[in-house]
Amino acid sequence: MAVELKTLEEFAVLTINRPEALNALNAQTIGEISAAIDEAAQMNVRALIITGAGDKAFCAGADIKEMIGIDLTGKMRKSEIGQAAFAKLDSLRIPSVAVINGYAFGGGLELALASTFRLATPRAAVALPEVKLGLIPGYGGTQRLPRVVGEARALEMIMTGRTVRADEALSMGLVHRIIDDSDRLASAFAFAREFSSYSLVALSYTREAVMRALSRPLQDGLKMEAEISTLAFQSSDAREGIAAFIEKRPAKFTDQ
Ligand code: DAK
Repeated sequence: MAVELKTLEEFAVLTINRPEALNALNAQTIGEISAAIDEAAQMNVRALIITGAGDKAFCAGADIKEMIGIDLTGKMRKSEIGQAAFAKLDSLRIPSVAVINGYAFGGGLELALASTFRLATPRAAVALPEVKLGLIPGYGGTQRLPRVVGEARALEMIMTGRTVRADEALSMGLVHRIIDDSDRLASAFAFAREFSSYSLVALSYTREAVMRALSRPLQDGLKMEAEISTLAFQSSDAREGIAAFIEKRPAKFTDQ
């Protein structure tokens, strides 16, 4: 198996496990990531943590050795399969956290960009270097990177293909935190616990509203926010959260 999925504490942990190829994404790996996301959706966990096996790479991108000899239809199909697999993270009810433990190049960075949050170890190095191969990103990079860091920075990263180190990635908002290398999963769990006790209803409506913000004018977005926040208000967890505040006790959310 190129991908491992297990439950650790209250989290699902997906590990891309091809360290001999720096966890590059061949067709089998993409298929297994897609299946693992489906499986995580059925687990009773508070977040999905995604990382790479070994100390060198989160994921070095699409498997370059597998690119030889694919025809145009095959390339289009490959792109659609990769995009669809990563897009599953958008509709996953639990938030996802990419733990970038080394190289996240090409499709590897695109997987991290599709995650709700990105944490980087000090040795992390990220890039969309497809231009160096005469390519452009095909797993969502041209669409998600500008949404995260803005058009100017995205164009510069994609057109130069340059490598961005952890501290710069943090300063441009490409990663949310730099975490300790010595026990990266413990650091990721500590980060996830900053939100994981809250209602998944509120968390998933928040993600939906924020994601939709970027694709519509402000006035439409405000209307959409009014609708979604009204839906959240009608949830049992909203009733519980408000009652708990008034009764001066911790809320017990049930994700309903
Ligand atoms: N694919 C296949 N194998 C890879 C690989 C990759 N992306 N990256 C590394 N490897 C393999 C190496 O070939 C080497 O294998 P052996 O030679 O030992 O058999 C092993 O991993 C260790 O790599 P290195 O010896 O190169 O390790 P170094 O520390 O010296 O260098 C590196 C690490 C990350 C700087 C270097 O490996 C590197 O530059 N790797 C390539 C990174 C890259 O360019 N990634 C972007 C791939 S392009 C599309 C769909 C998707 C995409 C585009 C279009 N459509 C369907 C249209 C997306 C494209 C990409 O992601």
